[in-house]
Amino acid sequence: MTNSVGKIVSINKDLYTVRENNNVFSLSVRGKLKNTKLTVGDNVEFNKETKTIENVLERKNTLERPLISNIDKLFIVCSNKVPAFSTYLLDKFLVLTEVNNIKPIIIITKMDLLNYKEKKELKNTLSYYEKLGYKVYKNTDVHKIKKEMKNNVVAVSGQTGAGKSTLLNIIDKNLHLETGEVSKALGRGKHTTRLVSLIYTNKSLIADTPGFSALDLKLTKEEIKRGFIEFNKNCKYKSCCHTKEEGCEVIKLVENKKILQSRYDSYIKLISEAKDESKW
Ligand SMILES: Nc1nc2c(ncn2[C@@H]2O[C@H](COP(=O)(O)OP(=O)(O)OP(=O)(O)O)[C@@H](O)[C@H]2O)c(=O)[nH]1
Ligand SMILES: [Mg+2]
Ligand SMILES: [Zn+2]
Repeated sequence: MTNSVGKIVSINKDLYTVRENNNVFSLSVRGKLKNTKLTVGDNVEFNKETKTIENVLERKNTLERPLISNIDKLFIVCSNKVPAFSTYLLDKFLVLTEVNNIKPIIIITKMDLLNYKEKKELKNTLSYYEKLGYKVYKNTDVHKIKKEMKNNVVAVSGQTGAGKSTLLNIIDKNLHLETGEVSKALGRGKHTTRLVSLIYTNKSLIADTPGFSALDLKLTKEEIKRGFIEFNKNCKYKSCCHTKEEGCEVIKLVENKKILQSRYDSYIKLISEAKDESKW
C-alpha cells in the first residue's frame, strides 16, 4: 500500500492527529522518525494500515513559540489596553514574519476601550504600518479577516489576554474556545489557551496559540536588519547598520519624523538583544 500525505494538526504526547483532505487519523511515530521532533503543521507521509507516520516532508518555515511549521500567514493580535499596545512587540513579530517568509496580518483588539484622543493616536501609528504595505484590521472586521484566512494555514499570536481566542470564537461560533478574564490586579493576563493545534474552519487551518509575556526571537543582527523593510529600501549603503554611520538616510528620516521613532527604538533594542556577538 502506498503512503498517504497529510498534515499534523495536533500532538498529544505520542499521539499525532493527521488531517488528509476532510479525514483525520490518529497515528503514532515509528523507527527513524522517533528522533525527529515533529511539530504541528508538519506535512507527513503516513500508512493508513499500520497507522504510523513514515516520513516528514521538508518544512518551509518553523516558528518556535508557538512551535508550529509551514505557516502561510501570522495574525499578530495587538490589544490596546490590558495588555497595553506595544509597538516594540509588533515590530518584533514583523521581523519574525519577514525572516521566516510568513505574511503578517495585524489585528487590533479592544478599540472599544479607547477614548477619542487615544483612537486618533493609534490611527496615526497604524497608518504608518499600512503605508509600509502591512494589512491592518480591527477584530470587528470579521469578513475581511475571514477572507485573509481562506485556503491558508494561519497562526494567531500575541500577548496573553490580547483577545486571540475571542477573535476565533467570533469567526466561528461553533468553536467555543476558552477565553479568560485578564487579571486586573497584575494588569497582565494568565494563560487561558495551553496547547497548540490547527483547527479547520472557514476553508482554513488556523492555530490558536497560548500567549506569552516575553518573546525570544533568537535572530542575528543581519536578520533583524532585514526585518525592517523600510530601512533597507531607504538607505543606499548595503552594509550600513543605520546606527551611527555618516550619510545614513535612515537616521535622517528618523530625525525628520518620516520613520516612526518607536520603530527605530525597536530596531536598536532588538539589535542589542540579538543572539550573535558580531560587532557593528
Ligand atoms: N473590551 C474588549 N475586550 C475584549 C476584546 N477582545 C477580547 N476581550 C477580552 O479580553 C480577555 C482575554 O481574551 P482571550 O481571547 O482569552 O485572550 P487570549 O489572547 O486568547 O489569551 P491567552 O489564551 O491567555 O493567550 C477576555 O476577557 C475577553 O473577553 C475586545 O475587542 N474588547
Ligand atoms: Mg487564548
Ligand atoms: Zn543606513
